[in-house]
Amino acid sequence: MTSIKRMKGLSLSRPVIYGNSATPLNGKKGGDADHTHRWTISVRGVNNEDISYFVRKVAFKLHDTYDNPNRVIEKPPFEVTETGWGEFDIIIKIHFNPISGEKPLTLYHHLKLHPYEEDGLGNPWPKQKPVTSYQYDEIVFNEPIDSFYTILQENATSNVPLKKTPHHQFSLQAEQEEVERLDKALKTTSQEIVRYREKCKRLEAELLAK
Ligand code: SLL
Repeated sequence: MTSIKRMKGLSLSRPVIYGNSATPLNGKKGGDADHTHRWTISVRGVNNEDISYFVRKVAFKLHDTYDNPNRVIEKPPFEVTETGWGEFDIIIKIHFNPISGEKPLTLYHHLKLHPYEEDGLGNPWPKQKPVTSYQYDEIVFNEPIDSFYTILQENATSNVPLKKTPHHQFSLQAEQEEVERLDKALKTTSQEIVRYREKCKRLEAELLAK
């Protein structure tokens, strides 16, 4: 029996982007008459790079209203394109290279067809602009098996770019901006809490004085 050697104390990670884009069919023939959108759900590398050295296959579990809702994609691009009329949760099961001995990883994605607003100011979404909903995640392999570790080492991954570009939703700049937005929100919330506490005190004092 061959013994499995794990790389003690080491962990490696690989970034992935998963989610969907959707465009309205606008009455164009797409599938059934009641279908309103064409959409694509995918799991991919940060720069669309090939992730098949560590991903063996991806199973997408669609809503039961679809024929054959279990779609197993055995080679890249790991994606499914469909048409439909409604939003629902998709279960994404990533199966890793069998050499890795890793258990499959399950992710959940809410298929988004309908936009909110263009810019947070209430302006409507441009009609033909695709709606997108993507998540960035890093898959961590803790103490990987040595042969899998070698494969990961041999296939260096690119990371998110420094700056935002129209093609890269995820970047260090976007992350930094989000951190700043969260800091600002925290500050505003703390100030509001102080304000409401004072108001409560004032009202209590007023009540007692009556
Ligand atoms: C809803 N809870 O009611 C959701 C379910 C299901 C969407 C959405 C099926 C397409 C077909 C389709 O679009 N299902 O008929 O093949 O909004």
